Amino acid sequence: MKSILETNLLLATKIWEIAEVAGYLWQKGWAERNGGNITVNVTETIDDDLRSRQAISDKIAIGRTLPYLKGTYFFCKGTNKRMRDLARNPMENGSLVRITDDCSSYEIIADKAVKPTSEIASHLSMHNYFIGKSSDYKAVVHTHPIDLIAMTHHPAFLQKDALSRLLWSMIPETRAFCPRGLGIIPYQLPSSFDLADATLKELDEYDVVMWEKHGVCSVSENVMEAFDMIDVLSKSAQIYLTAKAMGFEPTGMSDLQMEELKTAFNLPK
Ligand code: 2HA
Ligand code: ZN
Repeated sequence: MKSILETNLLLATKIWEIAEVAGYLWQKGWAERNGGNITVNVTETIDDDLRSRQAISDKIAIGRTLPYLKGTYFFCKGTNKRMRDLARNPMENGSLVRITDDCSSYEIIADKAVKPTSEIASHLSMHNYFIGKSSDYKAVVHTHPIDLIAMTHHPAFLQKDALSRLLWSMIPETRAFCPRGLGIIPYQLPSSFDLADATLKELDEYDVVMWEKHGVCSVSENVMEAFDMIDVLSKSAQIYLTAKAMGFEPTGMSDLQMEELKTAFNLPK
């Protein structure tokens, strides 16, 4: 059978965009071994051929029922697969899944039976939340940026919005392009529903959240925007750490400069 990369060009464009971002995550040094995961809601690209396809896996239980996911399809990075491999060969390292009609499990439909990411329950819970509130968000990116994770090892940075304000004040772009700031989620077991639920709660207020001592989770309309928000936050963290390495505390933009930026760019916070 032909790859879906050959049979559905709209879907192929989305998958190659995911592959491009997977390559960036590896190049940034944020994706050691199988670290990180990406899921994208690709339902709008699904054609009659894909809709009528037989599953190539058993039904796999999500562990909870997600009613808004009825009739939806996702491209998911495979569990234990490497971002650097996904970048070159997305359909060997990820797969297309369909949510079953009872909304409590999924099945793989193409290209190969590559089992999705260990964080699928938290990712699907987020997608369910987006559809439930009629949001256009379709992409969830989780990765392990060294600088941002290091900062979560200091209790002062775990206070609500302490890290947001610090990172915003390092360079104007970060506030402009990550305008809802950075939420903080106290440490939870990776892949757990506790982590999923804590993340959902923070998404009311933030598009990017830190999982303490683990990584970052970013959500957006598409995978490139989700990546860009992590990239600007990491840039700010680098500026902060570079100043500290030179032996001084960076002054940061003043409150007045921050307010001026907020007004000029019509920012939400
Ligand atoms: O997929 O990063 O959090 C590997 C991970 C789990
Ligand atoms: Zn992780």
